[in-house]
Amino acid sequence: MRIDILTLFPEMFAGPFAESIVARAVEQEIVQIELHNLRDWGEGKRRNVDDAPFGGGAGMVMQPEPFFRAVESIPDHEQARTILLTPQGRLLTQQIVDELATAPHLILLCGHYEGVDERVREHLADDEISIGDYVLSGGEPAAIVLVDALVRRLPGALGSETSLDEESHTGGLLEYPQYTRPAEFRGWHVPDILLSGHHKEVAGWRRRQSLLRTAQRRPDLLRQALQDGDAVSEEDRRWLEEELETNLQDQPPS
Ligand code: 6GU
Repeated sequence: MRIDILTLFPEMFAGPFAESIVARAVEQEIVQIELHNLRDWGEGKRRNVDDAPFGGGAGMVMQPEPFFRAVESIPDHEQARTILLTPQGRLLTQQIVDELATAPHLILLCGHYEGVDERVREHLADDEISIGDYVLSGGEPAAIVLVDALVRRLPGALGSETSLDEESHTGGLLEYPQYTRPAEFRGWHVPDILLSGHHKEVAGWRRRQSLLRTAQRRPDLLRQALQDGDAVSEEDRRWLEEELETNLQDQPPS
C-alpha cells in the first residue's frame, strides 16, 4: 500500500512513524508513506496557504490551490482514494479501517486552522473521516491514528498473524483480560483457570469474559454483534442471557 499525506506540519509524523509496527512495515516495504508539505505548493513569494474567510469571522481558512496542486503532483493520483481528515467526517471504526486497508493507494488531506475551503471537500476528497467526537487542532493526529490502524491490518505487518483475530473490536467484541508473570502481584492473583493448562476451559473463560465486558462497557457494540449474527453464537447468547439475569438479581433493590 502507498499512503501520501498532505500537511502543513510534516514533522508531526516523524516520531510516530519511526517506531514499532509502522516503522517495521515501512522497512519491509509493506507500506510506502510519503509526506508532502502543503507550504511547498503555496502561492506567491510567501507561499501562502491560508486566508481570511469570505463573509467574515475569526481565524484563517486553508486555500484550495495547495491541496489540488499537491495531489496533482502525486503519481497515479487519479487511481488513489483521497480522504479528508475532518471532525465532520464519518466516524472511524474497525470496519472502515479494514475496508480502507484493501485500497492500494490512499491520499490523506490534513486540514488545520479554522478549516479547509469547502471546494477541497466537494471536488478533491472522495471520503471524509473523523476519529471521534472531539476537536483536534488539525487533521495530523487523526492521520497518524488512521495510518497506524491501517498498517497493522496489512498482510505481514504484525509478527504473529494470529494476534489479529482476538483483538478488541475484531469480531465486534472487546478483548478478554490478559495476565502475565508473576502469578501473584502485591497480593492480587491471576485467575486460577489461566494457570490450569486446560486450553479448552481457558478458551471458554476468555470468551465469556469478552462477552461480559462488552455487555458491561459497550452495550452498543454488543447489540451490534448480536444483530450481525455470526459474531455471537447461540451458546454465547444463552450464557450471556443467563449471566445478565443472575447479575441483575444480585443487585440490591433500589
Ligand atoms: Cl480528523 N480533525 C480534527 N481537526 N479534529 C478531529 C478529527 C479530525 N477527528 C476528531 N476530531
